[in-house]
Amino acid sequence: MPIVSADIRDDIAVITIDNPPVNALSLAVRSGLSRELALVNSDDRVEAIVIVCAGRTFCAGADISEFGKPPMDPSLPDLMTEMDAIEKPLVAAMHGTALGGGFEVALCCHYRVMDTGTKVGLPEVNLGLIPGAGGTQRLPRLIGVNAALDMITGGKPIDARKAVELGVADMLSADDLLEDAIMFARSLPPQDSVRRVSDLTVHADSEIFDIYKQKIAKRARGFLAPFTVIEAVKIATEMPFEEGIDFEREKFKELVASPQSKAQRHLFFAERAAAKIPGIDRSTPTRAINSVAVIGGGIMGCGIAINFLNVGVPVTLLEVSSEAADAAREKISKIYRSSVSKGRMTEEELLTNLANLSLSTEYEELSGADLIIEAVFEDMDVKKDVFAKLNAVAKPGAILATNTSFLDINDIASATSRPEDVIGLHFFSPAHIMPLLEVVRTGDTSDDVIASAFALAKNIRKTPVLSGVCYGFIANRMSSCYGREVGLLQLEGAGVEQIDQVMYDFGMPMGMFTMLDMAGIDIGVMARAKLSKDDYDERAFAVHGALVERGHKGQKSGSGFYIYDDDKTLNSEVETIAEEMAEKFGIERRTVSDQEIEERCVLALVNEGYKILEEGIALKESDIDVVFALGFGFPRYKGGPMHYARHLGLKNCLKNIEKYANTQGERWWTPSALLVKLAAEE
Ligand code: 3H9
Repeated sequence: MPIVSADIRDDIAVITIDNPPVNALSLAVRSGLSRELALVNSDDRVEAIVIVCAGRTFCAGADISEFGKPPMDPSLPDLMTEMDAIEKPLVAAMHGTALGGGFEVALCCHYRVMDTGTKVGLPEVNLGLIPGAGGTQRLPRLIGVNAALDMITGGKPIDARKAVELGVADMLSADDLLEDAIMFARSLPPQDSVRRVSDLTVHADSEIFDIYKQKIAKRARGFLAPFTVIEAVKIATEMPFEEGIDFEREKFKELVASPQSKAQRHLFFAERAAAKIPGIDRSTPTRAINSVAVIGGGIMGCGIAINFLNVGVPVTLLEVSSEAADAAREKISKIYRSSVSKGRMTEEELLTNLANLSLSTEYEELSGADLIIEAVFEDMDVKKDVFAKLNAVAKPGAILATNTSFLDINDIASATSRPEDVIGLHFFSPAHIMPLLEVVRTGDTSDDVIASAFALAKNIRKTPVLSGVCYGFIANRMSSCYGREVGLLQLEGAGVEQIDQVMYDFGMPMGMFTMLDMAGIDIGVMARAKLSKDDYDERAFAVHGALVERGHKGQKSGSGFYIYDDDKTLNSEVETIAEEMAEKFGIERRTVSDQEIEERCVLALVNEGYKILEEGIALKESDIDVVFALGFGFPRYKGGPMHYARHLGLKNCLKNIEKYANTQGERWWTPSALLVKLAAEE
């Protein structure tokens, strides 16, 4: 079957696109569509044309893998121009996810018939782009400026019901999509059968666009594409269609070549590549997970439980006492009630989800669970005790997971007689929201347990990344290095607000001190108390310890590095403590430049990232990028620390790491051997 084929059914031509897996508009699709459209357009038998896709979806967009390569004709915009010249009614028969260029093809049709499960959208901003095949000019003409701005700057698809409400869909099909679309085409009144969106006009006051820029200023901070979308939509209200298309085209080309789009496209493929693990594929069996138990009803345990309740998997949550169990249920109810009040879930969904939650204080009651996730206090003895008990009660074949953030899972698994069933499932806080799941395999974890962990991640809509065992795995091991540099920079003379501001401006969601205050400074202090001084730099965390001693534990105590009254202000004690600690450790204080702060924070991540890679803890560079982008909010438009290192140039990174090895000492700044090798090859 050719990728694009036409079939004449009496008076209707049906053009079918069949380009698995997602009918991306590759060169073969574009040229096939162009050819078949020209043929049926000149065929006298044909009164109307229906475009439909085979497989799981209408076109999901331009072929992203073609971006950055030399353009090949016909381009998608050229194809749209050809479509706009067609004199016969064009009907798109849509199902699945019609996204980006796919949705733009549909917008170039005169009518759209959608299967009830269809989703449509222009997600180009997620790739650092604006729609490049007329989307910024046609969509506002069809649905108005505000709705179009919401859809294009937000990048989130809408469902078929909303598409009807907005006037994007002309008919919904609950049955046979193609038959319904053909019937619809036949029913068109002759005088209104050709209805080009490009012939419509749209008006808006120019201040709407300034207001919209302010509206998205916070969520789109640092990104170029959403603001370019606003410019392009504004042009749609001011200029003839063709000039708007020229503007869109120019901006699209600029963005495709920009470092931002390259970084965001890198993450798109990196997130999908993370699920590809050598030796594990579709043929690897997975274990069914129809019931889950969570041990520990703290914030983490409750967040983990919510993930499963949300997808209809019953959860038993184990606590030490009935009071603690009641408190856990209350925490979960509170999170759900807040979702209901924000309109994110219905009262009915809340009740259904809570009905799937059981609380228990008896290990025996976990014996039926397919997956048991331990989320208790971060202490090896406590965790081993939990796993020994689980070993006694869990049914054969149950997956035994730990949510530890740092500890040696081989050691935890040694408390059981079935280490092959033990795995790390490291959630990020808040666990019901953060999209990353670090899946940690020990030396013994069996392949089917890893495959099951990846399958369950997909079920609860998380992106999984595989890590080996080391202190802190990929995420926290790297983050500790970033934290270390922040602490040392502070002793050397950089201010708390200065450091936070530099990294916020770099694109992080918040500075490290703000993050520590949010998480609780005491947590790190307690964790380091169990470590040998050889394992971390005690100078870097001395201020943290002193603050906790004085009761400044972060937001929960009303003060940490900052004071939390009505406003957030600097805690004046911090600077005094930093001076004392600098003196204690013989560190000379100086003015530290913003550039040095950014460089040391980022290069500490990069160097550790390459060490993690050379040790085989991470499988691929891009996995590390996914971890940092999804787990810590590393700016997506910089693509993650490893992609950013490539952008800076590995030779350049190495040179600066060596510079800091000279000024800061080799303990933390010895360059990774892999980085040295790759820099030489660059
Ligand atoms: C655009 O259209 C620009 C235009 O405005 C103008 C142009 C001039 N291209 O996600 P999945 C691959 S920009 C190439 O695992 P799901 C994907 O890599 C584009 N490949 O499945 C994966 O490959 P592999 C705007 C693509 O069911 C496989 O398909 N469109 C593309 O979870 C399966 O993908 C978008 O941004 C593509 N466009 O989700 C939509 N899309 O198996 C991007 C997918 O080798 N795509 N692949 O790893 C998506 O959001 C999801 O893939 C989709 C399916 C929701 C469609």
